[in-house]
Amino acid sequence: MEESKHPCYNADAHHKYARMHLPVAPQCNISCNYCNRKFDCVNESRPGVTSEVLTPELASQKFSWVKENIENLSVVGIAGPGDALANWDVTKKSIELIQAKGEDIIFCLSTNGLMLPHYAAELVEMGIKHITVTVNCLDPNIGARLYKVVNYEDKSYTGVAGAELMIQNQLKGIAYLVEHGVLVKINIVMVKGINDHHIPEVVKKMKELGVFITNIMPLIPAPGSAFEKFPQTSMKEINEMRDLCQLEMQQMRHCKQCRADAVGLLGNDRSNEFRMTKPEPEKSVLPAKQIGKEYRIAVTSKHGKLVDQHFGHATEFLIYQINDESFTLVERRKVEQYCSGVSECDSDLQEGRKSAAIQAIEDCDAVLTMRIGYHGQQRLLEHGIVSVEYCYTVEEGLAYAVEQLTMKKAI
Ligand code: CLF
Ligand code: SF4
Repeated sequence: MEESKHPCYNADAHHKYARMHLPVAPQCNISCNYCNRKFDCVNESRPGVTSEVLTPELASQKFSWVKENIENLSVVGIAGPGDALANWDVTKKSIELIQAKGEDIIFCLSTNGLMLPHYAAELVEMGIKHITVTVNCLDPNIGARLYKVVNYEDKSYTGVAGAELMIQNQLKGIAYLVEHGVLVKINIVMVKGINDHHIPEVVKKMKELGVFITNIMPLIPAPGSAFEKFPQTSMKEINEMRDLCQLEMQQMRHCKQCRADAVGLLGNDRSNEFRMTKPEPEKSVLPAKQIGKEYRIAVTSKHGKLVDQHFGHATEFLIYQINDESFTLVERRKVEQYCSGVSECDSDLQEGRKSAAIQAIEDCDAVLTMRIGYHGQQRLLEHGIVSVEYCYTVEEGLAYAVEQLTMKKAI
């Protein structure tokens, strides 16, 4: 059974088997109210630094590079940074180039589902057996509050008409895929006050359609999106909803909302080690002397070279002093890791450690980290600390953070 080696479809496999995403799909054909297109597709990822975008040829080269170095790589997925099917030509070509290598690998793809009626048959013919569709609602009145614009066959639809079209195409596409033996996973973004009460109905319908598993995910409001001021759905609320829906069908509980260029085990992103392109120099390598400001920045890093650690996983902060001339590592501050998994999420223990971590860097202007949750960002902001998410070297991340701080001061 292929799904036994798929880390997302099988919770038991996610500590053992790795996946890689090919970030070949930058465009999207809809506009979700929780999305800011500067970031990866929020239907699969959490808002953060946008992934690199690759051509099919580069994606194929990257696959070989990763395959050689990660022996338990079992899945190649296409999950943005926009929508896989809104970029069908490059998505298809990328898969074909890798299929031609004849490796033992599972292909996987994630989509908003709008174009499924057009491409489902081809996907089946290509032998794709794992497809994720994000279905947030069945009711167009709810959809009208989630989708700003739906672009379909050279026309733009808004409001109920756009949502109706989305839902109709999603349901048609899912039914076709299931009938043709594809294991369909459904992502549902839970937005409090909009679709939360409706999720059990969505899950029930998905069960009727024969989907394999549903994955209820928290809304993490992307800065700059229409929902930017919406509260992030807490993991407690998500888990309660999953418990309720588990009575209906199997629920995914180990999703990491990973990047469109994620590489490695779900819990250990190694995308930093496998970059085909460097971040734009003008964005990331800004000599400090041009900035003319002094800052203190706390960095989370596993070995001090890369910004490759989540804020909640940090056991120490590297404290950098930035002045007109240079970045200087002035101190290392030990803290207790406050996030070690969902079981401790929202617990008093976690809260105490989180407060201690924030206190430890209270004198800093910013924290430079690979990932940080919405609540963590808000808590830091209360102390005047800006969160900067980044995914490359510490040095370039510091330059990027300084640029962000300078921009904020200028606003
Ligand atoms: Fe990627 Fe998605 Fe395939 Fe997995 S991710 S396209 S099904 S190979 Fe997995 Fe990442 Fe959660 Fe997605 S943990 S965001 S569910
Ligand atoms: Fe953004 Fe929605 Fe498109 Fe994903 S599907 S990229 S969340 S607009």
